[in-house]
Amino acid sequence: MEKTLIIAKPDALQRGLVGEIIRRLENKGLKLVGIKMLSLDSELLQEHYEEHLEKPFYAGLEKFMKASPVVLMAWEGYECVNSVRLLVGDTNPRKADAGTIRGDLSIGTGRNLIHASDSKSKGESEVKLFFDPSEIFEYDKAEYMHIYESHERE
Ligand code: IDP
Ligand code: MG
Repeated sequence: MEKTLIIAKPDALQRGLVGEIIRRLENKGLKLVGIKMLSLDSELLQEHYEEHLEKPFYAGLEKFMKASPVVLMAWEGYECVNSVRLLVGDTNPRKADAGTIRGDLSIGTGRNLIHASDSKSKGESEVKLFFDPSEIFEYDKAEYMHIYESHERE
């Protein structure tokens, strides 16, 4: 099933919002398949944010992402990349819909609490970048029959 990478950024950790982020993803019915804490270094950040390296905000973004550890998570679910982007909200929290994580809980674009993969292929590659295969867990979730129709579970 589709996977997506979530990073609870340093501001989420500092503001005590890691649990709130997890709660929202759990409540959706998604399955947590990997979780760990890490201090990100420049090399990993430059690989992860490759598309933004030349942007004016990159230096600030890298500095911020190294300011304290982050919580990395791999989540799984049917078409979960798109679902999670909708739960996360617009990159600019002032434009993010009310009800979304960024819309409800943040204000600054450079302090928007959370990273979420933005395509199915990025979901796969980003999970691989941050997690060893041994850190990703396969297990049955008892409630799945109440969340999915059978064809969506495959
Ligand atoms: P996303 O996180 O919603 O996918 P991206 O455009 O991929 O947004 O940008 C990656 C991250 O870079 C954003 O989450 C945000 O932290 C930061 N960022 C993007 N644009 C700006 C900006 O204009 N000013 C400051 N930080 C920015
Ligand atoms: Mg992005």
